[in-house]
Amino acid sequence: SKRLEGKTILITGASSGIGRSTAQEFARTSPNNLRLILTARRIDTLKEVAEDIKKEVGAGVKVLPVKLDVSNPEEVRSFVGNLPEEWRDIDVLVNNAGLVKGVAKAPEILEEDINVMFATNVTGLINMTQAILPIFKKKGESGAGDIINIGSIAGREPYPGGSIYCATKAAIRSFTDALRRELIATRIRVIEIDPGQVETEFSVVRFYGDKSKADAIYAGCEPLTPDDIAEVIVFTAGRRENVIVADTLIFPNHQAGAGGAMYKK
Ligand code: NDP
Ligand code: 8X3
Repeated sequence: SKRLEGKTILITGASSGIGRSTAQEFARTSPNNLRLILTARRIDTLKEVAEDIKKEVGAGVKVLPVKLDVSNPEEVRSFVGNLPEEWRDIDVLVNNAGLVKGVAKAPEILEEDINVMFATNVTGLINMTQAILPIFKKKGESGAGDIINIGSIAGREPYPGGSIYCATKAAIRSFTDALRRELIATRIRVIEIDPGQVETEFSVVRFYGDKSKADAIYAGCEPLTPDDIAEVIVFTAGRRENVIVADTLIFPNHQAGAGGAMYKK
């Protein structure tokens, strides 16, 4: 789309799943003139994603892989200043990095899991937003740019065994709504994308690397693919500047709620 041409797009959690697909989809949609800053903790994987994108769409898309742990406030604070000058004029921030750990009920949830979920999904997203907003505020007459936050059905519908993860996604929803109101006099668009079940590394991370437990989650149903969500994300960024896709909820065909409200064959 012409509307995305010349933009600089920053994606967190671009080494896997929805973030990686979003990078690829932006590149496919605007292959002639685009800059993609791809961030995550696994820098080697990010470099592979960058190479794959260059192979697929060619040199019109410039890709910069950068190691960034969003749960580390110092890394986030120094992030923009450490970018090469020509990469600092960011137009779109996709706050996608996030994770769930475990399925424990309240009495048994590990303190470490509570902390990592909040530090990544909530504080990480807020700190990234604070880091990028000054760039957006300087654009145009009254500020411009897109903040695209990845929430979840889990933020709207809490379920047993997901209390902390659901709370983090509900926190994202509140922060996102407040921010949109705060930025009402600007051209900064605040967008929320809430996926239902998507097959990514999400469940593998949830079960601490146990792939067979992750596979069981998706057995007998047809989850969304990360590309399905990427298409919606890129669609929202490509709308006319006066159009804000403020809120979305995206399910696969047999899902009607969070935490296993799935029709299984
Ligand atoms: P994946 O596990 O496949 O991807 C998660 C990404 O986040 C990875 O690239 C990972 O990279 C990155 N990440 C995790 N922790 C950090 C950190 N501290 N700093 C930087 N990057 C980090 O899962 P999904 O693609 O499914 O998840 C993406 C988002 O979508 C999350 O916010 C998730 O909550 C949300 N979501 C997912 C749903 C699903 O069913 N899959 C449904 C609804 C929402 P690395 O490990 O290299 O740091
Ligand atoms: C992931 C969706 O319902 O598995 O955000 O928690 S759910």
